Amino acid sequence: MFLKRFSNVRKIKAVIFDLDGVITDSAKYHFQAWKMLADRLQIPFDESYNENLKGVSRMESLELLLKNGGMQNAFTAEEKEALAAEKNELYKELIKQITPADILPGVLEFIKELKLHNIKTAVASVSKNADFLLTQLQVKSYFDYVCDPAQIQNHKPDPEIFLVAAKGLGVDPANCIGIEDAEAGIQAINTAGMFSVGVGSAEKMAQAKLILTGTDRLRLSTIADASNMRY
Ligand code: B16
Ligand code: MG
Repeated sequence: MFLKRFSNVRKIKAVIFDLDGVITDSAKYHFQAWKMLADRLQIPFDESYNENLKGVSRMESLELLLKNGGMQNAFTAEEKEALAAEKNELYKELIKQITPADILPGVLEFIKELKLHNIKTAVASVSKNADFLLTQLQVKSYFDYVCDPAQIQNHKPDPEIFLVAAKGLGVDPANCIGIEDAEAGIQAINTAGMFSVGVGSAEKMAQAKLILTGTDRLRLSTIADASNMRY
């Protein structure tokens, strides 16, 4: 009887990580770069408004920024491309300083725990700078699959990138755990039919199935308990 019940419990077979704000705190550099652009355009922009941009694509982020200053219609499509490129150059300059010491606390220990249990790992970041960041952090070899953001048609909160990661790993979404720091990302994980873990404050992570205050709290046993899954 016990064995039968146990066999019905889903197994955790893969963990899919967001990058910005989960593996490293590059989210703060995105904010700094957008802030520099906003200041130049004299658009109000603070950390609280920046929460809306987290996990959102570059061009959608620009639209949100312009909207905050009532400037959505002040630029042509070409000018908007140039503004987004300006922010990206500022961002690229900032992330040059990132080193392996910038991996968030507990992340490597957690990945090692996953490897011990033969659980696969992937990165689901929509950032076109993800490859550069993973190289700077020297963590590429820890992941079985890294999504190519150029191949993603629909950005978070659409589930596409998490579904692509699951497919790339050859794991059913129902056996996957997704970890995110942004509301759009949590929505994407939930819609993908995966168990969502939010890293950050409860207020920002309202839709996450499990909320952890920081990456230092990532433990397989905690996630298994909260998700009613086994490993
Ligand atoms: P880029 P993630 C996202 O990365 C960031 O959260 C978001 O702030 C950024 O606008 C987006 O990538 C695009 O990044 O301009 O570098 O292509 O959270 O999915 O790892
Ligand atoms: Mg993120």
